Amino acid sequence: MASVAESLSRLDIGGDWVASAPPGLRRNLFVLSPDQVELAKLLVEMGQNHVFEHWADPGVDDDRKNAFFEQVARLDTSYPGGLASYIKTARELLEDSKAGKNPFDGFTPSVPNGEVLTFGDDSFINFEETGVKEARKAAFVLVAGGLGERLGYNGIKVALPAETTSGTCFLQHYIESILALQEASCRLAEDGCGTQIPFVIMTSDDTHVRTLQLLESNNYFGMQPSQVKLLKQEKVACLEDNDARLALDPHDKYKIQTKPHGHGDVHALLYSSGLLNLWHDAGMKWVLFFQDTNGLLFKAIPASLGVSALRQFHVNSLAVPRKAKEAIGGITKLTHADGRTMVINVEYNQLDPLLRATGYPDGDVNDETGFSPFPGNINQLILELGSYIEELKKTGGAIKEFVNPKYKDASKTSFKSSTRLECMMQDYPKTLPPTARVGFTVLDAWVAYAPVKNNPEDAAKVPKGNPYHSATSGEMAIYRANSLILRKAGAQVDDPVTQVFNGQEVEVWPRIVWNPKWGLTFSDVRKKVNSGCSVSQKSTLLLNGRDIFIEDLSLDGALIINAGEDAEVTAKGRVENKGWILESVDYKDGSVPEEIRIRGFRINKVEHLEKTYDGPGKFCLEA
Ligand code: UGB
Repeated sequence: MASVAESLSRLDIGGDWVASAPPGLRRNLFVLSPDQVELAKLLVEMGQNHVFEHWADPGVDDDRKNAFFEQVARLDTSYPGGLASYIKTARELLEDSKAGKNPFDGFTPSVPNGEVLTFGDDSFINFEETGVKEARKAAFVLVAGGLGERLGYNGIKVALPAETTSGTCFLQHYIESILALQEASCRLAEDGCGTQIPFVIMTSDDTHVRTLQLLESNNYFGMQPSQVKLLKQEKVACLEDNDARLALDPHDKYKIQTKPHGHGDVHALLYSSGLLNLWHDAGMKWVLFFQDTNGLLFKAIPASLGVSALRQFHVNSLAVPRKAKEAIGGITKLTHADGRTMVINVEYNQLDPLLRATGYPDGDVNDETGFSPFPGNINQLILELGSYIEELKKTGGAIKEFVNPKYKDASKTSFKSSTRLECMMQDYPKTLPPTARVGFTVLDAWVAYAPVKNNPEDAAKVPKGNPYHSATSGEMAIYRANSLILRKAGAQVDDPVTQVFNGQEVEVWPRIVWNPKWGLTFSDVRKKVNSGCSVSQKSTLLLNGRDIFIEDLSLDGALIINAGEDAEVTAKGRVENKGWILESVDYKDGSVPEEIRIRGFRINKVEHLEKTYDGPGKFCLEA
């Protein structure tokens, strides 16, 4: 009873808002805490009476009512500007959407300024060297809050093996890549620095616990636990109509339905965590953002970071050549009639109509290079920390949102299912001043981009010639990239054969895999391989260790070399055995573990040679 008296005395419960509150709420008002009354007032003032309409009398369902307010409080505090601001923005965006307003109205597209790299040439090597030097001033941020509905995998995506030759999962690969960069960068530093590169992972309720478990049960894959920070994003409220009325959970009328807000949350979370200032004070200069399942990305990171440093980009978007009309956003410079400009990702379905409407009658077409002049966004961003902090001080990390309601019919008055506001991390440059240096770095897709996003069934339906972006193609892309890099370094690597797995036709190259500290940059690889090496198509070569040199080695089978920290190993001669064979499995075969059957093959380890050198010392493997 004390709380009733307290509520009565402290609260403005006789205010106008109470008169317009629904009876269900009014009956319960006197048993609510002061904070709950404030939240109720907020909801009534924002036109959300319907959420209380079915409320039972005091004494019935009180626990559920308390849980409701706890949820409303969370939704209010986790959104920049609070729930009122969310509802207000939603109304504006829903109105624009209903009116069919084009977000790019008044803007003219043109090709922005960027750096196009060719893997392995002198300029690439120069950028890589600079990037490795800069890496000790960088922090890495992985956005891993997405459930990966398109992939349909039951676990978290970062726990999936990037390839099944070594079985290394994405998270381990990312951590080992960051540690390899850290080690290489510190080695170059004059002060023999002991920098630990910070690594942030954005999780969500869907992924948080499992990500933490994966890290803890694997000793953080060799990283110091203090180096890793998990930031959990919250979901946002769903909206049931054009008035932005909050949607109630169909299974629980005391709960607001929620859905993910998108990877754009990462900016507000980083800002509110206070980490950015800590990094700045520690002399850091760069923040690199990346997605959860791209096994090639770190082959592109050193050179791209070098581009950021040498071209002094505040924002550097990594991109790949893009065929006109390919289903991937284009990096575009937009100039408004009023003089405003921005360099931004324009989704592929918007780019073609935008070009046609602004003096390019053919729309999005390939130029003389055979590609669209607008490079394809792969959503890996490098931001310069100082200017990033300045910008976030203004915005609090809020990113321009969008809404994508699925309307029931052309009247656009009702939705097929509830919608919500969403935001994307690549939309960060939208609020930047014209003085900001926003550019991009283009690398060939074979070395930079092979995400695992599509389930086998959908991948098999991808039009011929377009990337599958499946677990099958993601793994094959790693073998292809490593084979091509060894070729560029002088080794003879056999051509691939074409095979079909899970209905997808892929090139099967020799299964060449190394851990990141073996071949962090192209220069590293070149130092460790000579032109007398050859690898046959059926071969598997797995290199675990930094100082392994492959000299005049002829491989026709499977060879695994493990070298400890202080061991230097030179491998030469001819290795021949039955090797490891890829065997088809069907993705529908429930007797095969999910992470294997989604790729459509498993490896039968028939025969191999494995040598382990713990060191210290120099060793020779002469077959
Ligand atoms: N993610 C989160 O962390 N939180 C979320 O709420 C949602 C996602 P998807 P998407 O690479 O081709 C992006 O679902 O959003 C993480 C770009 O927007 O794999 O459809 C999630 O865990 C698009 O422009 O991709 O499309 C994952 O790591 C294009 O570049 C990441 O965000 C496209 O990727 C991406 O989530 C692409």
